[in-house]
Formats: sequence, structure tokens, C-alpha cells
Amino acid sequence: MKGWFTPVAVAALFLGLLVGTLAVGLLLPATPLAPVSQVQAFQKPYPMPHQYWAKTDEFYVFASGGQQGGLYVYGVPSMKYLSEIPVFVPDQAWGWTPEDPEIRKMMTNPWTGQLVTRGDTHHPALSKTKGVYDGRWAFINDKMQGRVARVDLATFRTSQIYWVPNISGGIHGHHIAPDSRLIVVNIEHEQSPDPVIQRHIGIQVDPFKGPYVAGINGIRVADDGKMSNAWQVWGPWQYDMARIGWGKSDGWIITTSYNTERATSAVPMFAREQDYLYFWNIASIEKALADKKVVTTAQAPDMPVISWKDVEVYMTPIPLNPHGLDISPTGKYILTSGKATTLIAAVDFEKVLQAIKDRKFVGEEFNIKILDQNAVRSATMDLGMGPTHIEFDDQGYAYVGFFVDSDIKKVPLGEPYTQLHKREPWKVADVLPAHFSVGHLVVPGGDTAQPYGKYVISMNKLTKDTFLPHGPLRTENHELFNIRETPAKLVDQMALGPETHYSQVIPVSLITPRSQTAYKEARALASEKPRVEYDYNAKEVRVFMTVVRSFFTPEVFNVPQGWKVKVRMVSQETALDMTHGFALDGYNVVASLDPGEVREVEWTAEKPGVNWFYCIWFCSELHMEMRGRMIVVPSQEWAPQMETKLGS
Ligand code: K7E
Ligand code: CUA
Ligand code: CA
Repeated sequence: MKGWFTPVAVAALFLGLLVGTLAVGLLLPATPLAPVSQVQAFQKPYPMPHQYWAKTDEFYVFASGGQQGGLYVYGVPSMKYLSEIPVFVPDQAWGWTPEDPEIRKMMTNPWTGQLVTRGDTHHPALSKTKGVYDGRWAFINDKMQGRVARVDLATFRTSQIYWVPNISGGIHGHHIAPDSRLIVVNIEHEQSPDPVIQRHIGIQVDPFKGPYVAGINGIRVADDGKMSNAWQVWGPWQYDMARIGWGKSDGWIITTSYNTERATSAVPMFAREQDYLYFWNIASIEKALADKKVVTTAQAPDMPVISWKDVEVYMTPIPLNPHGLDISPTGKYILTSGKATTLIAAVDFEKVLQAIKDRKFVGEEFNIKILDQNAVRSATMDLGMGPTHIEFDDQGYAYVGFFVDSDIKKVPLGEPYTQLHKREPWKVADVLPAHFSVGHLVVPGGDTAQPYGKYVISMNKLTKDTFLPHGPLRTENHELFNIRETPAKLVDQMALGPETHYSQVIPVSLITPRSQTAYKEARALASEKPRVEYDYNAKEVRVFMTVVRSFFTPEVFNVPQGWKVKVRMVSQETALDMTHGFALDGYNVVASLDPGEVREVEWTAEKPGVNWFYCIWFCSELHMEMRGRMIVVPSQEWAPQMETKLGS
């Protein structure tokens, strides 16, 4: 492995990344199209029967949206886009607007009171029971603001946004425990935290020069899915990826750091010949809590902050600037890839435990013992340029994505999987060409104790000219491969908007039985009469409105200029797919009401005059007529007899 890490080698790697990318682009125009006779027809019945896709799809894909700020949902194998789940970013098309006070509250920074409408989602984490998906919730992290949201999979809507305290943002790794009781996110972007934290861990940070500090953040998850502060462990290093172990690695959190150099700019982050993989004992974190070896900050009095020196943590060297970090289904193998290398390390967690017991340490740094890499590794595979992420199937194979090579390598795992695949482990068994530059890849259940296998989806960072031109900003390409065959077959490709990082794939049987077609909240308000209330002290008009095909009731209300208007809308619909909307001419106000939903909107009636509000969903043949008026009266002309009265 020596010789990899000289500055020249690093420079060559950067060049390699660039040239590799360009070469693919240059070669493309010359690639001839396959003759039609060789193209496998995509078998579809014609005419297409009703519910065909609803009956044939086997899996749901929950794909992070990256800078889209939420999640995309589609079906497999149809690759039919179904929905977006808005999370951190308002999305009026999918009914997620901060005009509703409940949504606004979720999007409001609890410490500054600022409405935050930007986010960057990376790693969905579906809830699990006994190490396998259970279909209750999807959790998703926001790298930019340092948040984790919970999405209720009965409604595909966000029900909580948890804000990580004591940081300015920049969290990356996100993973859930096999029983969904604990979530871990790690701080990728180093911080200059509250002096209380600096004193507790004994590292003084120079905010201008660094080096900075970081750590991992534990979140408790209650029976109803509610997230709350568990602990933070701070120390000298940042972390990129995080996993909570299961099976053979149960009780441990595993993280990688690509900046063990503690550098503050890119090139020096490649200075070391290897970086580290870390093993954190969860019981030791709980013990530090019980022993009250904690401090808290003024910002977060309920978040215990622990020093890394007070917990049991070990590390072992891994190929430089690791990115992928994934655990095999039994929890035994931990595969991690060095981004700027060709190397994938397969660490055997049973060997890790043995090496800890036998004290096979080769040194220490910042009080953390370094485990001998030769004692804990099963293999170091040299597989290709720009390795990214890794997934596992149900037949004992790992799948490794390559950004520069634009492919996925299929590799048989060691014991106990050799009985399944009967191959020599750690040697490439298949190469799946991708279009182009693989980031994450996903196998149904591929990060659980029981993968479903059958497909792999490659989430490609670059599409180049795969699809019709659409300007300089190109979409992404999700490619579906059938891995029941060897060589694996490319089944389909789908353009999906920017920019998925990780996805998770779950059987339809875990989602569809719980999927709601209407909310029940409106029922509680069934006996309430529509009305308009005027509060002269608060200067507020409160409208209690019912919404049903194809009427708003009341359909007109009068408001003194400058007053606040609060409208609570109750959808009386129970029919499937019957959503209404509310948009107000000239105002920055939109809401959307699914069947049986209750939504609120608020605004200030600034300008005198007549403003129509109208339904934004084409809900019936009277949809255009589904509108009403807000009449704003100049304040000096207002008289109480102008109050809107509704029939008894
Ligand atoms: Cu590789 Cu945020 Cu998981 Cu992007 S990360 S691809
Ligand atoms: Cu209701 Cu259109
Ligand atoms: Ca490094």
C-alpha cells in the first residue's frame, strides 16, 4: 500500500478523477446504439389495465433529495415516480407551506426564532425492529442546518424536526439503532463550540486558525417516534459516516473520519497515508452519563456533553479519506472505502473485539488506542478508481460503487457467507456499468440484518447525455439492475431531480397496509359551525372555514386594513384523492388540504381592496368556481356593522 500517499500521488489522483470523468464524456458520442434486435423489450401489457403499477411494484424507494430538501418516493421495478415528501424546504405543490403555524414552528430555529427554509438531505434511516425495517417512520438528516426529521409513513408527511444543539450545522452520517431507540448523527464540519465544551474536553480552539473540534450526537427515540436529546460526545476529530452496529457489532457505534489531519483546507486533508475507523462502545457512553461526567451549555441545558476521553473508543487505520462505511447483514464485516484510493478495507468486527481483548494496539493518538490493522482486517481489496458506498444482498455479496470507474463491483464476502455463494471471497464476481459516476447505491433492505436482494439501484451523480438535453444543469440518473442474474442486467433508467445521496428500499407490504387515504382530524371538528370572529383588542380576524367540493364556507369575509387574518380550514372530504387548496391573490399565502385535514394560514391584510382566494387543485368540474373573497376596508372607514355574519 506504500507509495499511495505522496503529494504527487494525491495530485495524480485528483487528475485521475478529472481525466476519468472527461474520458467518459469524450467517448460517449462514439458509442454506437445497440441494434434494436439486441434491446430487451420492456414487457408491458397493452392496453394497460387499471392498477397495473399498484399491483406489480414490489418495493418503495425513499430517496433523499439533497438540495431539494426532502425525499423522493418511487416504485420498483416500475421506476415510476410517486411523490415527494417535503421536509426542510417549503413545497407548495406537495402541500408544505410555513404559512401553517404548525409547519412554521417545525421550520423555526428554536434558539434564534428564525424561519429556516433551506436544507440538504443526505441519509434516510427507516425505522427498524430487530434489525429489519418495520414501515413506521423514515428519519432524514439535514446536513446544512444540523437537523433530523421524522416522516410518518402512514401519511408520508413530516411530523417532527429535531435541531442538533451546540453546533452551527454540517452533520453528515445518520443512522438508526436496530430497535429504533437511538439515532446517531455526526458532526462533519468541525466547530468552534461554546467555551464550556472546549474546557470540558480540554481543547482550546482558535476560531481563526483552528484546529477545530467535533463529535457525535445521540438522539433518543420514544415509542411514538418522538426524538429528544440523548448525549453529545465531543473530541478532536470530525466524522463523515456513522453506523450503529447490530448482530456481531451490536452495542457499538462505528464512524469514519477523513480529516484526521484536523486540517482546514482540502489538500492538507489528504496529508496522511491513512485515516481512521472508530468504534464507540454505547454502554460506555451511557455509563459516562450515569456517572455525570457531563457539562451542558446555556443553549442546551438538557443536552449532556461528554468528553471522548470519558468513553470507551478505539480506532484502526483505513485507506485515506474514507467515504463508504457499511455493515454486512450479520453485523460482522465493516466495509469502508478510501475515496482517493482504489482500496476497500473489510474489517471483521469479531477480530476487532478479539484485538481489544488481546490489546493488539500499535499506538495511540489523542488518548485513543489504535488497533493493529493487520489484526482486524479480513481483506484489503484493490477494486478500482474512486470507490464510494457499499451495499449488501441476501446471497452473501457486497456491491461497491465507483465514481471514477462509473461502475459497481460485486464482491463475495467471507465466512459465514461462503456457504451461500461458494466462491472465493473478496474477488470481483461481476461488474455493473453505470451511467455515470456512482455515488450511493442501494439494495432493498441492503443496510439491514435481512436484505431482500433482487435489485440494485445505482444513484449516479452525472447523467451527461443519457436523457434529452435540458440546459446546463443536468438531472440525476437512478439505474435499476436485476442482480438475480449474472451478469446483472440493466432493467431501467430514470431521470430524477437533484440530488439523491442515499436511498432506502422497503417492501410494499410494509407500507401499503398502513397507508392512510384521509386524515381523521376534521372529524373532531364536525359539529363546529363556520364563522368569522373579530377581536378588536388583538386586531385579529379569525375565520373558521369548511372546505368541500366545490365551496369555501364562508366564501366572503370583511377585514379592517392592517389586521391579522387567521383562517382555519377543515376539509370535509372523505373521498380518496380529493385534495383542495387555498391561494390568495396578491399574497404570499398557499395551503393545501388533503381529505379530512385541518390547516391554518395566517397573514396580515395589508392593502385595502378585494382579493379573491381560490382552490389550487383541479378537484371537480366546478373547480374554477371554487373561490371566495377577502374584502379589506381602509381602517378609518371600518364600522362594526361591516363584520361578516353567517346564517345561524
Ligand atoms: Cu456519499 Cu452525503 Cu452519503 Cu452524497 S454522501 S453520495
Ligand atoms: Cu377544490 Cu379545486
Ligand atoms: Ca485524510
